[in-house]
Amino acid sequence: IPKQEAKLYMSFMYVAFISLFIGGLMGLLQVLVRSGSFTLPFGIGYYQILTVHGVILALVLTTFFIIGFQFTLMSKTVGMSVKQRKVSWLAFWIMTIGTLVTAVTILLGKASVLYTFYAPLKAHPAFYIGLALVIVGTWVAAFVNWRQLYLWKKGHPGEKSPLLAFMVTINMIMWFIASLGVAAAVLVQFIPWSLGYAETINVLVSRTLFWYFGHPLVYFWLLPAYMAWYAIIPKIIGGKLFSDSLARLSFVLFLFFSIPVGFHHQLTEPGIDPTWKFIQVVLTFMVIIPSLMTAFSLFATFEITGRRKGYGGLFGWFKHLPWKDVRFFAPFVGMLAFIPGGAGGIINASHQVNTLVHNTIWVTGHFHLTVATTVILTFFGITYWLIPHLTGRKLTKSVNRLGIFQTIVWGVGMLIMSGAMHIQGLLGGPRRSAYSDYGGTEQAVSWGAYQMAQAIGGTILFVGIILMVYIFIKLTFFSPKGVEEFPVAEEEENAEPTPKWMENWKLWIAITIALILFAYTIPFVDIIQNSPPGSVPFDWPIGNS
Ligand code: HAS
Repeated sequence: IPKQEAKLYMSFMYVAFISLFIGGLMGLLQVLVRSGSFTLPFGIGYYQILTVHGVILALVLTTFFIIGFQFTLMSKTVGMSVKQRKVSWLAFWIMTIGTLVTAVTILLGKASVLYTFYAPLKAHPAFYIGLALVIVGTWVAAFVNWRQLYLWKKGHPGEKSPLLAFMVTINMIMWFIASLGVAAAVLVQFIPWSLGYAETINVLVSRTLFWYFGHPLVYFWLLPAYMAWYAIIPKIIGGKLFSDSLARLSFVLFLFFSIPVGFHHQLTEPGIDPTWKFIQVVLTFMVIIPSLMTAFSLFATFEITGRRKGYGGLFGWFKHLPWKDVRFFAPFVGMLAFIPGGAGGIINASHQVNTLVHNTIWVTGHFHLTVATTVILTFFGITYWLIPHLTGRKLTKSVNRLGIFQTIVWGVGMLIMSGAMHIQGLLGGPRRSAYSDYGGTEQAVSWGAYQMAQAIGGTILFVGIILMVYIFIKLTFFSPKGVEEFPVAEEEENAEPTPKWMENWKLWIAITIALILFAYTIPFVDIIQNSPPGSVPFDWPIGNS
């Protein structure tokens, strides 16, 4: 990757790793507060740090890492022109200015509204304006990505697009269509309301628009990890991609089914017809299929690679995976976490069972397994080769060893923290609450040990964050100069050729829009006609705890 481009991609990575540090610190403070043995100093509010934690990790870290990583994939596979690079810098600066505006607003205590910013909680207008800028920046990045592929295709008529470029394009189409929902909520509802132009806000409309965006958001995080699992990990383990067409099909299915499922976050919400909730639950079960296809494909890749290397027996191929290579080990632990993480998602989505877990800390446990383990460990796995590749350095043996240790620290910390969250959730422990003994009720007493376990797990995780930030700094500035490979896998020779219709973009987008219209039109009209006209703002008493 050319040096001038590397500078651009590294800029995204700097923001991502600074976010990791700040967000992680807030996470540590939270588990300590919730354990009941620590009080925040200087009048800092619990919801203030919870907002920083959620926004900076779930929205900023992920988005900057993903956009930066995807740019590198596009550059590697289809190239980037000077003009595109300039426009990409524009995307970076719009996103960064937006992030700063939002971050300062939260830090000043003017936006303790959590990362979902549910109305009628009201933040200072700057919070929403900053978020809108971040989204606009990502759109600019999306246009650059699409243009990159378009120009490549023009120069290579009749050829199938490189797999990674195809995957990035799908992810950005999904992201663009999904983020229109949250952009509408922010521009039409939140900004005028927070500026005082509108007196009330329609809460149900805003939550529906948010979750129209909020669920595909989680696949926007997941798909870059899948890009690495499908097309990079096979190369790292000395194998090949099991099937190009299977990988593409799973991404197309994600495009179809990621968006028309937002109601599974609103199953307990009044004002939405249960029939439409049920329909979206069925669609949610459809979106599980591409993940099952991915699991199948990974097992196949691992087994075929091992057997080809001559490792016989039932599990010889498994024993001889490159366990000592952190570029494989970190994402592998992420894959492992996705087995209970995905199972938890299926439980959440199971309509009636959702009543048991909704708004409990079980849900927090679920997303710490999925985004904070599966996705983030894969991102860490990418970091070990991508950063030295971009900075012209080497991943040394000692950093590799430290990386394996970091992965184990993360895995253990998360097992304790997320495990305790799941159990406490089943015992009725609420999410998003500071410490309370609820008047000494028996039920609240039963949560004590699990809160303590979360504090221990969270502290271990913070050690993991310090280690990772150290590794990032080392790989960026101090590792010995050298060349680090950008691993991209080839396809198995005997795989079926990828059919031409796989790149029928117009058809894929048309089906996606049709599914969205099907799942949302009637319930949305119903909500607008029948839900109360609006709610007056609810301003947090700032310094809340
Ligand atoms: Fe979720 C809530 C349903 C996946 C993130 N989810 C959340 C929230 C977040 C989140 C952040 O239906 C909280 C939002 C909030 O603040 O309120 N989720 C699902 C379902 C899936 C799912 C059905 N979630 C994710 C992913 C996330 C994520 C991925 C982030 C990246 N989720 C829900 C629901 C709620 C929810 C409800 C609302 C709950 C409520 O009431 O509020 C599915 O996509 C999961 C499918 C996954 C699988 C696993 C496949 C396994 C693989 C690994 C293979 C392993 C290998 C290694 C090869 C079926 C691919 C093997 C080696 C060996 C040795 C064994």
